[in-house]
Amino acid sequence: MKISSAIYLTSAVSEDGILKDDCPEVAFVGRSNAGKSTLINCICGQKNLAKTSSKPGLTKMINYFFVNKQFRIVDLPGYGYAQTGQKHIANWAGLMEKYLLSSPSLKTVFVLMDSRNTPSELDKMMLNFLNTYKIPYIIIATKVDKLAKSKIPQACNMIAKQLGVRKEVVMPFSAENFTGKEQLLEYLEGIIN
Ligand SMILES: Nc1nc2c(ncn2[C@@H]2O[C@H](COP(=O)(O)OP(=O)(O)OP(=O)(O)O)[C@@H](O)[C@H]2O)c(=O)[nH]1
Ligand SMILES: [Mg+2]
Repeated sequence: MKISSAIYLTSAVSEDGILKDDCPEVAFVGRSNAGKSTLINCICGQKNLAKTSSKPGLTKMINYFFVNKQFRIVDLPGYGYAQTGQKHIANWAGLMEKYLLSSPSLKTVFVLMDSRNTPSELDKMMLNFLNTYKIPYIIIATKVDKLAKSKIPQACNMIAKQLGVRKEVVMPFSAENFTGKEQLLEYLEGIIN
């Protein structure tokens, strides 16, 4: 797939804002700072479509983008940001759960994890949730430009093992040197078409 157009559509801060029409959707979840917004910009070939930050916790809303006039990419707020209070976490979990359970055209969830880190308890809870509700997902090991090339398969295998998934489910990605970009776009094509 080639992404030839991508525009910001709208944001949701509560259940009322969740879009429920029949336009196909893919969503990006993961720990704060994992690289969700950066990946979206990378595959869309735009620098500032989704807002990115070196400070975790930037994306606080559900942000919708309309791509190729055909499907939506959804940038979800990150989890595990240490400085957010209990109230924020409860709001986040509520909104996330509502999004994941009441988006009729959600095709696949991309779960992003920094390839240098061991999956966290929150990552495991996210996978557990997706498994429980039979929501299709794929795992993206991000920022592989930070690893020696020879260590990338090892890092992906470690993530797969920790999460109890087949190693084919973990795809390496870098927004810096575009590792995995073509594969991801191909995968997206398979989901949407
Ligand atoms: N080296 C490298 N840095 C990356 C890559 N992807 C993202 N980053 C950096 O990681 C930081 C966080 O990226 P974001 O895309 O804002 O992360 P996010 O997952 O959207 O974070 P939240 O919105 O807080 O949930 C930024 O400083 C990015 O420049 C990558 O592929 N390689
Ligand atoms: Mg973000």
